[in-house]
Amino acid sequence: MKPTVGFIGLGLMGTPMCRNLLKAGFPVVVWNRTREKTEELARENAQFDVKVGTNPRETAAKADVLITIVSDPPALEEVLWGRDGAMEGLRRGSTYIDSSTVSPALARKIGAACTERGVGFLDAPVTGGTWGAEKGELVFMVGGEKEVLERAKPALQTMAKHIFLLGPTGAGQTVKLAMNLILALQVDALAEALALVTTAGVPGERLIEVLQSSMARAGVLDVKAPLMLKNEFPPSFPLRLMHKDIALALDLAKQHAITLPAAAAAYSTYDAVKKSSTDDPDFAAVARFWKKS
Ligand code: NA7
Repeated sequence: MKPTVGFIGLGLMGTPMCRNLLKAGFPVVVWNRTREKTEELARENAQFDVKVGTNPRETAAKADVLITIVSDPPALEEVLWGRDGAMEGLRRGSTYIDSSTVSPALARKIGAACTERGVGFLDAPVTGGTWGAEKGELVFMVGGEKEVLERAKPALQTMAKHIFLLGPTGAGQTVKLAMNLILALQVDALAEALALVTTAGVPGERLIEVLQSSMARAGVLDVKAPLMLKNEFPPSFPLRLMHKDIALALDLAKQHAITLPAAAAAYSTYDAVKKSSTDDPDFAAVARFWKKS
């Protein structure tokens, strides 16, 4: 018998992750703030063992392994400690995995609350976007104890390509923030370079061709450059979430008394685009900064 998974957060990432758990045969209890999404998922996957939870507390109480993946720190605090919050429901001996990207400090606060309840906790944010989530090829960056990870692995492996155990609670979030910072800066730099060449009269495609055969070659060229060239930004990793992650990285830097000048500059660019966008674009839409000015 596979353990029952409680799954909270059916956003762009959570929905395909949850589908993969179901496909792998795990019984799943799902809860999402917007209830229609849970009902839709349950309807579409009626051939599997899927139930809709009443609230986060009840969902956690039914779970041997609870997984959450919600937008940001306030959303996670709401799910855990708000009305009928999940923390109250978590059973002694169960495992809780949070895959949202939040601050390492919040991960440690959750870790301490879980220890008090006799629950094993992992901070396990992911990278790979919606594409990786659909294929079950996400990369998990984990903080926590090895034994807890071993217990969680059968469920995680249905969604993962790689699972890295990076240190104690909070280490997963720390590495995730650093990694997203690189992605944010790479995509910002690419948008900046494209603005420069196109304004100077050279087609952007030519720059990309050259970059692909240079030392600057990187995954973002394959995934994000085509969006920038077409000026179309369907959200895979939404700009609003990258904006949140740069802010979290800057906060972390402040706590450790270091400055991140490039991150601070990129934050203002993403912030300007976030404020002027009326849709919910992918973070590659940082390129709009130069279209507007
Ligand atoms: P999405 O697609 O924006 O989904 C966010 C999810 O978080 C979605 O299920 C939301 O529920 C849920 N949410 C947001 N605020 C709340 C509150 N206050 N209470 C409960 N639930 C909430 O994000 P992604 O799936 O792309 O990303 C999720 C995380 O992974 C994020 O940290 C990324 O940085 C990485 P809704 O459906 O809107 O009711």
